[in-house]
This record gives sequence, C-alpha cells and structure tokens, in this order.
Amino acid sequence: MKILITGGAGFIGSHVVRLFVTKYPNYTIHNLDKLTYAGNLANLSDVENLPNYKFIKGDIVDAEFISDLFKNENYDAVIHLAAESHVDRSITNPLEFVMTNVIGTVNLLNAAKELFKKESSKFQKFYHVSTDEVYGALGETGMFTEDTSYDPHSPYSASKASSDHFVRAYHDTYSLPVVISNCSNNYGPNHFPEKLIPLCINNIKNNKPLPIYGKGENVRDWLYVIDHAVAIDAIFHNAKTGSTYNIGGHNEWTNINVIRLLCKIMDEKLNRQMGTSEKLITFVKDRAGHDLRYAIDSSKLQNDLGWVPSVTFEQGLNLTVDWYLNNEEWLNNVTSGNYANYYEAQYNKR
Ligand code: NAD
Ligand code: TDX
Repeated sequence: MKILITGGAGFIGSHVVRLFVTKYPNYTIHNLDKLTYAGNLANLSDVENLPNYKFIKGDIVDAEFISDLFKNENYDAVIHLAAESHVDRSITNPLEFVMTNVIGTVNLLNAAKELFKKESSKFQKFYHVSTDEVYGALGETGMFTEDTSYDPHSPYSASKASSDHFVRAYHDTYSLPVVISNCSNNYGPNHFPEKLIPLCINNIKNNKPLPIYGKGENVRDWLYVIDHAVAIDAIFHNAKTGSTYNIGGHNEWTNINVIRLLCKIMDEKLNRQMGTSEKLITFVKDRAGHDLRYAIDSSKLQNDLGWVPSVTFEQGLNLTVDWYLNNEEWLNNVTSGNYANYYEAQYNKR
C-alpha cells in the first residue's frame, strides 16, 4: 500500500509514521506536513532514511497542490492528522483553525474522491483522526460513546466537529470509504511544550511557575501517545468502512492531580527534596469556555479489535519525563526564539 499520512511531523503523527514505516516495510509512507511551529522533522530523525519513507512539505489548505499530489501519487489510503491542535490558540485565532481543520480536510476529501471515482482507482481508505472534544463537556458522571451527540464548545473543537461531519458526508454522498476515530488527551514524547503536561515538565525543570487554569478541577482522560498510534493501526486495518471508534484509556484525572503526580515524579528524578516542585503550582485565570470533564468509553474498540492500553498513567508519565530529561536539545530548540528559523534551515539543507 502507498499511504499518505498528513501531519506526520507533529506529536501524534510522528508516532504513527514511525509505527507504520517500521512495522510495514512493504508499505510506502508519504508524510505530508506544512511544518508549522508544531511540526518538527527532528521527531522522525531515527526513521527519515528508511527506504519506504518520504517527507513532502506542503499545505493541505492549498487545493491545487493537494489535487496534483493525489493525481501524481495515486495513493491507496490516507491517514489524516494534520491540524491546528491547541485550544488556547483557537481562542486567539479561530480562522486559522477553520482554514486547516475544515478547508484543509475538505481539500483532502475532494482529492481522495477524485481518485476513488476513477475506474483504475486503488483508493480504499480515508482515515480521519479526531478528538473527544467534539462531544462537548461531561458533568460529574457519564462517558462519551460513539453515539454521543456533537456539542463542541471551543473554536478548535468546533473546527474538528465540522471536519468530522464533512468526512461522514463524503461517505454518505460519494461512498468514499472513510473511518473516523475520536481520541482523548494524549501525552508522551515529542509533545509540544504548550500543552499542559510538557509545559509543566519544562517549567518544573527550569523552576518556573506551573499555570493551572481555574481551580485545577477540570478532568481529562489521558492516553499514552504510542497507545493511540497502536489503536490507529488496528482501526486502519480492521474497521468497517463508515465506522467510528472512540479511543481512550479509562484514565481520568483532575488537572491538579496530574500536576501533583508530575511534581512527585520530577522531584524524584531531579533529586530534589519531595514537595519542592509542587511549590511552583500557580492558579491562573481560567480558559474561556473551559470544558469541565472528558471521559471516553472505548469498549467498542476493546471488544471489536482487542485493543487495550499498554501502560498505566504512572508508567507512561515516567517514560515521558525520562524522554524530556534525555532530550534536552529537542526541548531547548522548540522553546528557543530561533525555533522556526532553525527548522526551516534544516529543511532547506535536505
Ligand atoms: P500537533 O499540533 O502536534 O501536530 C499537527 C501537525 O500538523 C504539525 O506537524 C503541523 O506542522 C501539521 N500541520 C498543521 N497545519 C497544516 C497544514 N495546513 N498543512 C499541512 N500540515 C499542517 O497535533 P497533534 O497533537 O499531533 O494532533 C494530531 C491530530 O490528532 C489532530 O488532528 C488532532 O486534532 C488530533 N488529536 C489530538 C489529541 C491530543 O491530545 N494531542 C487528541 C485527540 C485527537
Ligand atoms: O497552562 C495550562 N494550564 C492548564 O490548566 C494549559 C496549557 C492547560 N491547562 C488545562 C486545560 C485543560 O483542562 O489542562 C488541561 C489540558 O489542556 P491542554 O494540554 O491544552 O489540552 P486540551 O485543551 O484538553 O486538548 C488536548 O486534548 C484533546 C489537545 O490539545 C487537543 O488537540 C486534543 O484534541
């Protein structure tokens, strides 16, 4: 199979690309990424020379470029992860999220549809990677299932919900073979340090305040990123066309308890007196429209495809902290002012 993975230089995409190029040496994997601030080719330096891997720099918002790419490459399948992904940025600049997450997705769907309707077409799957945030917020109880109605609250989740609707519409209208998964919060190596966990790892390391929105009582359901990549592999290969799967690890934590656990792990690893890092916790103004609680019911995925998470939260957080402490250069590069120029220069050298 020749598969186009979009957003493969980002956090989750890089783990998906690595899994596919190493596990399936007979597949050809093209990684299409615009290399925004969140895209980083260093995430894939260990696999970039494999013969079945190719990087393509490009913007999914550019309809003509996408259409030509599909015509020239005649893909068998797409796994679509490219997106603007940070809720706080969507509050500041919603239009960028509409462009990439909605228009970009529709451009890919159009190109896939054109390929699919050709008589000689081998196109067999458009896999859209989405989020649990499309379902809105839960109260104290209940879980999101695949049948929960959409009720997005942030510009980010509204743009992802819109893209999900377009994907389903292309299935129902044009018979495009699509699959969607909606996953809970990921954490792990290569996570950009604007998101809660890597931000706090970086700040604890540098003795900076840990900004907790509101009272820290919001609940997220955390999943180790490699477990998400493994679920995507299982769904890509086994899910029925037109189906949806929720992905989550039954692992709900309030934000304040996540950060307390992180502080404890980092005190141990940095040989600091227990309790040192917790003193950095600082309660700040709440995020606008902050969803109270997310929780995913992933029993369909577990029952149909036998997927289960491979690590507990404590194990995953330990692995994550180890990765950040062992990859100082990566962390320093992405947090330095020269970051964008640095990676553009790396790319131009290739
Ligand atoms: P990320 O922000 O780390 O990476 C996004 C990638 O997309 C980057 O490499 C970026 O350069 C690329 N990109 C952005 N705009 C582009 C464009 N116009 N054209 C081409 N490439 C572009 O995001 P992530 O956290 O890895 O999320 C990946 C996908 O998974 C997203 O669709 C997101 O909605 C979804 N998701 C994320 C989480 C999570 O916890 N991070 C959970 C569930 C679902
Ligand atoms: O500084 C912070 N302080 C804080 O209290 C940040 C950045 C976040 N938070 C809170 C907000 C959330 O309740 O922590 C929680 C997690 O925040 P983020 O890491 O920004 O993630 P979230 O908004 O939950 O969205 C994430 O999960 C679903 C990803 O960024 C999305 O791309 C994914 O779809």
